[in-house]
Amino acid sequence: MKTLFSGIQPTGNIHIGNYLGAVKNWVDLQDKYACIFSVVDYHALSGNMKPEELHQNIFDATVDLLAVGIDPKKSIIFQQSKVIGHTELAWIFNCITPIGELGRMTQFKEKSDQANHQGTNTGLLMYPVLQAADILLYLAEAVPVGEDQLQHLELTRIIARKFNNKYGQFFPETKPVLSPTPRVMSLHDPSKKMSKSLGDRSYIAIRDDAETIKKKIKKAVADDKGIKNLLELYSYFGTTKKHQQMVNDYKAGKLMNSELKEELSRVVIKFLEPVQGKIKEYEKNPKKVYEILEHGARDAQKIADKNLTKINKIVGIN
Ligand code: AQP
Repeated sequence: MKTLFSGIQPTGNIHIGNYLGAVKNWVDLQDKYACIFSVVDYHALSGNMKPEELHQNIFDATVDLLAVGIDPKKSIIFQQSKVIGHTELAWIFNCITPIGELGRMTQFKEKSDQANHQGTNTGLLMYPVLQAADILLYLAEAVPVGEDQLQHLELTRIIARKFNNKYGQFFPETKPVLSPTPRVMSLHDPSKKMSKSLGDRSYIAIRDDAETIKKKIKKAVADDKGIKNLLELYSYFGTTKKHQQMVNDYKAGKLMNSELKEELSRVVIKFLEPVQGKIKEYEKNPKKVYEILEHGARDAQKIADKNLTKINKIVGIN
């Protein structure tokens, strides 16, 4: 079985953009690959979270992943900072990555613009190098991500090629795996991707209650792009027949925005009901959640140790 790796930052509740763009694929691919999923807390340190908030978010992100269907019996799920090797390999990669490659990353440009008034930290610049290390530490070949991560994955391939050219073939070619909805757009600004940093009107978190979901969808921008986004969301959560009917009505200029929004709220709430039930169950049993993470870290560490020993030898620091 080929190895698959992907990660999510513990920066708050997982939203339906994360789910449809990446996490749903994680769940679906668990039987086809040897899957390794990480709550990437080192990455989240490049943001501005308070320590107690980060600590809670690590727990919450793990619970969210388990609740949507990541199965610890099939897949490894672990907290990034609990496995030695990610930052070590990132340093080795730093030493072969041209600064110019990092400076041109769209996400770095956007995030450093947002952080402008407080100054940009080096972690934001090095973020994609650590990401390359996360993936290549496990020699992963498949990486299910949303469209916004394609540029970072291209850099992972560049770094692997540079390493292989300098030291001899070792790392595999990494391929992104995209979902049918690789870029879910923001509800209140459909020209941008759904994102936590755009504020909570932008996204539906998988923990949002029914009233919040109704309110957010009701207020969603209903211009051309906005309606297309809502229809796309409906195509996943609703029935094919109803979706087709609404698409036809839309093309004929007959679709009532209120109908689409009410229907979408209904199916999203229905989809999230059992997920939220599972979240409550896991929250009642935090010991179990931490045990799953510890077990996952032990399994990930075994693979990391084996590969890092080889890598250290290849670069001459054994
Ligand atoms: N809108 C989206 N559509 C499709 N996929 C998306 N992803 C994120 N937003 C969308 C994918 O979710 C995975 C985990 O992403 P992350 O942990 O890097 O979180 P993020 O992209 O930083 O999410 P946000 O909400 O945009 O957080 P902030 O605002 O804090 O930066 C990735 O595979 C990503 O592609």
